[in-house]
Amino acid sequence: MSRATIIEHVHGRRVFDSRGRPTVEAEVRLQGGAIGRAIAPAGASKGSAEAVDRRDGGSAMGGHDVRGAVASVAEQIAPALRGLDGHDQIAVDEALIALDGTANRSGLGANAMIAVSMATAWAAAEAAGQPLWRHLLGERQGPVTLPLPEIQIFGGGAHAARRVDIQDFMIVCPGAETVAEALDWTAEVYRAAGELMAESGRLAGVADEGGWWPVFASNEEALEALVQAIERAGRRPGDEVAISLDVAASEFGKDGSYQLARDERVLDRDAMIELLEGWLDRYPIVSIEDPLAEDDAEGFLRFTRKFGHRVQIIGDDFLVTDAGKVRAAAQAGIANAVLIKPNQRGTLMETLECWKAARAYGFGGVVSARSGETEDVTICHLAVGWQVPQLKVGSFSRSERMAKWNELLRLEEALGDRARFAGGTPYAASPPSPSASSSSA
Ligand code: 2PG
Ligand code: MG
Repeated sequence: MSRATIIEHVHGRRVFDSRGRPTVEAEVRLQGGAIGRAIAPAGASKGSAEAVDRRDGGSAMGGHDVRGAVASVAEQIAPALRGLDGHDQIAVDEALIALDGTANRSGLGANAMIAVSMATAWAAAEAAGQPLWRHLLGERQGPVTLPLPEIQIFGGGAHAARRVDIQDFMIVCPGAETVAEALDWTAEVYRAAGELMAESGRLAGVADEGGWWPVFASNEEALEALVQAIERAGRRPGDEVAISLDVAASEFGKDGSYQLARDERVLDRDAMIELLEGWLDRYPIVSIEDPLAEDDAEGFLRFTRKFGHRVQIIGDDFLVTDAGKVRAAAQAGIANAVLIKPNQRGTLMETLECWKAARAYGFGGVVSARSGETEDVTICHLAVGWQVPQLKVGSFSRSERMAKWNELLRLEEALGDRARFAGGTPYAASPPSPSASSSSA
């Protein structure tokens, strides 16, 4: 180990996220002078099995303050990591996991852990004189895939006071040839959607992730508006610009029963699947996240059997970036893609393990931001550095979102001739292969 990459100091700082809530920023300084910095994001619609943030509780800041987590960086993490090789991400992450000592990361807090884990990666890249994406990519030569952006046009669910039940009404641009073109098309669709809302007297600001506030009489009306916006923007719905949904069904479904408040209906598992089937038939939907609730493996299985050959089925709350859950789901024939959120686990090492497990089973992958975000752009570098073919960041407004899209433009420019855009439909076209061996992960 080179002395230059030995961790000299870890500093925790209390900063604020896009909801105005405190969050943890970490700075890792190496002996050679390199410094890495990263900020923890925060979810609102969370899976019950995801790693938990450490929050102070009480009345100040609505109980969301993170003074305890920031103190854990100074008092526990900094002394434990001092002297470790910052270049050895696994050693650092294993030290964090051991120090935390809990299964759900409630000891140190997943917010403190992920900030430090990501800051370590930035410091190591800085010490190597490379941007993070290149550092993660390693010695690999040849073309580099840039992820297909998945971008929200209308918010919903827990991100829009449950104005509609479905959480994310998004688009992807499989017909675009570059990230820059996909973002141009998205900008036009986003603008067209805003005009449509204004013309029909429904413009009411934006939801948590910057998508238009969903003033709709039904969940399906949002899908109709999305198709109209794509057409108004001069794009062909389907092959040029397609629809992607995050149903986030755990927010309104439990024990196989789904309460769609906006539609004033309570559906059982099969009726919920039928509702989605109707949408898949009527709208150009190519990807659907958490179509059933996290406790409804049976529903997920039935849904995958019926539609896994024609649509991407992503587990978010259902798989919580957990390599073991991904393997189990793949072996059972459930879902065909995973959402990858570093703070759902707490360390980069485990996040990468999850993506490797997914890849070994032919699953698709989407690196994802959280609804509470900041200017931190680490996830863009993870998507490119780990060659994950899709990136989800929320909408096309608000600077915590645009910081990521703009970073992706920079990465595309930096890659030049090596850049390959993951357009088309990078989805797992075939059902997960039961023969994939977990040892290859
Ligand atoms: C999700 C994310 C992002 P949250 O459910 O996929 O949209 O939301 O960060 O609130 O979990
Ligand atoms: Mg989700």
